[in-house]
Amino acid sequence: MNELGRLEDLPADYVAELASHNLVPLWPNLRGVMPPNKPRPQTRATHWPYATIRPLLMKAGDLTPIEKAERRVLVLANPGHTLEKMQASAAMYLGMQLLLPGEWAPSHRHTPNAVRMVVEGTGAWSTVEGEKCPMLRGDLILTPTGLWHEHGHDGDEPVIWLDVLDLPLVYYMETSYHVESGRQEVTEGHGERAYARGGLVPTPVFERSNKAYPMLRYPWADARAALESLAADQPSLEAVQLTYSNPETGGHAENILGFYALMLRPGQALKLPVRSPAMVFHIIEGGAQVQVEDQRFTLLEADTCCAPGYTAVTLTNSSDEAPAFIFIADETPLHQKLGVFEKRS
Ligand code: GTQ
Repeated sequence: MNELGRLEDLPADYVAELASHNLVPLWPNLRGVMPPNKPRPQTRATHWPYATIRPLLMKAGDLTPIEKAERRVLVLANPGHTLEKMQASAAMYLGMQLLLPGEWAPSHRHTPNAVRMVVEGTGAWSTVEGEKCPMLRGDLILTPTGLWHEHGHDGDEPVIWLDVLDLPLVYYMETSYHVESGRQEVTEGHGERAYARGGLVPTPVFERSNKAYPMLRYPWADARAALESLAADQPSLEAVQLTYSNPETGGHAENILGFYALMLRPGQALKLPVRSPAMVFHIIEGGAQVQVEDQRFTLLEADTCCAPGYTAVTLTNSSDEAPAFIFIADETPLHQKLGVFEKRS
């Protein structure tokens, strides 16, 4: 490959004159924006132990009333992107949110898509476009782009959940904004009941609902039972994994990020294929070692970590006796839609 000319090789007054006309020479920057063979991700493999986050989040509960926070969230920021950017990867944002008993996080809607993975506590709920979704540990609740959502809490213990948004991407595109409103009116109907059986979908004879997001809550009890049943049915299946999907289209539950539930059998080590999207791992139950190339993290229950795209990742169940259950978020739908999705091994 040719060595390309550097900026220092050019006369300074020429470079200055270019800049004064809003012009930049490409060749000194070409390898930076298109490195050979493989991107150079800014995303660094990073581990956020829950034991570190929890006390700091509870302290935020003491320091900042909900009225002053609107959303009381500590952002899991990837140091490779600089912390101010508040991103876990190029397209993924992660936040750990605390709601205390009696608190209310007011209704709003925004352009970024979000999901919540409930980490601890009972009694909280999210009302999404009129559908009141109870928040139980391990539940996945969607708040897709443009849908009204508010969070409330009728229980008596703190509730904490993990927010996953495509905010960095939507912000980068200069399309990120939010709109406020008063309390929503709760309507009838629960997607997780209407779509309670795989392969069987409600078939309106008279009218189609035509909802872009027919199912908003994916109860953990159902996802866990489906994983157990899949593992029992197919003892030689290597990756016991489910995709959170739209039950009407069979496609991903949301447009930009993909969400999955993975079960590691007792003692199992699972080598994932090297693919272009970055990934986030969050332990719902059990524990696992996450090896990202030469870095190794030991994840306990409720811990979260991320891995950049184009890297080799191996997940190993820490227990020889019990399965481990992992929630995964990645950038697959985005890469597929853009035509940049790659699998290298
Ligand atoms: O709960 O609506 O972590 O709007 C960031 C932005 C959570 C939310 C976040 C949000 C929310």
